[in-house]
Amino acid sequence: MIQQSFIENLTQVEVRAEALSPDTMLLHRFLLGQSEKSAGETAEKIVAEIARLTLAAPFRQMQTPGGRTMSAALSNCGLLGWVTDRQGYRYQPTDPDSGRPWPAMPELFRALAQQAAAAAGYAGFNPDVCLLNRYQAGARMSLHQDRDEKNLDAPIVSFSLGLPALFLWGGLKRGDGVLRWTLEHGDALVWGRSDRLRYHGIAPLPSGQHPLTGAVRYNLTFRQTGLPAG
Ligand code: MD6
Ligand code: FE
Repeated sequence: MIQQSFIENLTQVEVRAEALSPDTMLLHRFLLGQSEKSAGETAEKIVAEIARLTLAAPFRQMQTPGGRTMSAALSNCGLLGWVTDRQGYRYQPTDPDSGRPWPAMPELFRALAQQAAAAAGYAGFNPDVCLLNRYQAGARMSLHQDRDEKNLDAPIVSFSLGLPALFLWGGLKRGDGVLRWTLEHGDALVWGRSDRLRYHGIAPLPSGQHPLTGAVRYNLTFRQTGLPAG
């Protein structure tokens, strides 16, 4: 459950917290609303970090176990990274393209992810993985569960930057009905507990231009996997 005091703080800086279900919180503009004066600065820093991180570990389109090419391009930072190829989905400590460890998770990322988790009622979140997704026009993410982590008690924290996207939010079974809402620049989404294994996805990204990111949407998802880091 979200902490009342945090909701009051959020109201003051005009960040709107929306409980989408008991264990899922959408923090509208969380990454923009730290204060009127600095609005946008945090988002600019995050986008600059994405550019720096992906010099070391470039975005790439990975293969699914079924042999399809994912339309979103992926990279990672942190002790582990999520990868997929013909062998399956897994976490590994090295970038399969370079053989090198994934870049370290920036302190800014860790701090913001921890703050968002705490705001949504998940104290003590300590992510070991940040999966970076880049969507260009037409890119999508089909309905999936995030279940490659060992520790399903920890929530997932997701940040959206750049172009808006339609988020698809299903139930615990693939065939359950799907709700749709828009994830906008600066939004943080936190979910866990009874919602942790909900199916979810992203509808094909409409084309557009964003002043900070250009023609793309970035999504960062932070996980605390409970897996050994190599
Ligand atoms: C995306 N997000 O927003 C894809 N998973 O581009 C996810 O797959 C996701 O936003 C788990 C929790 C939050 C998410
Ligand atoms: Fe996911």
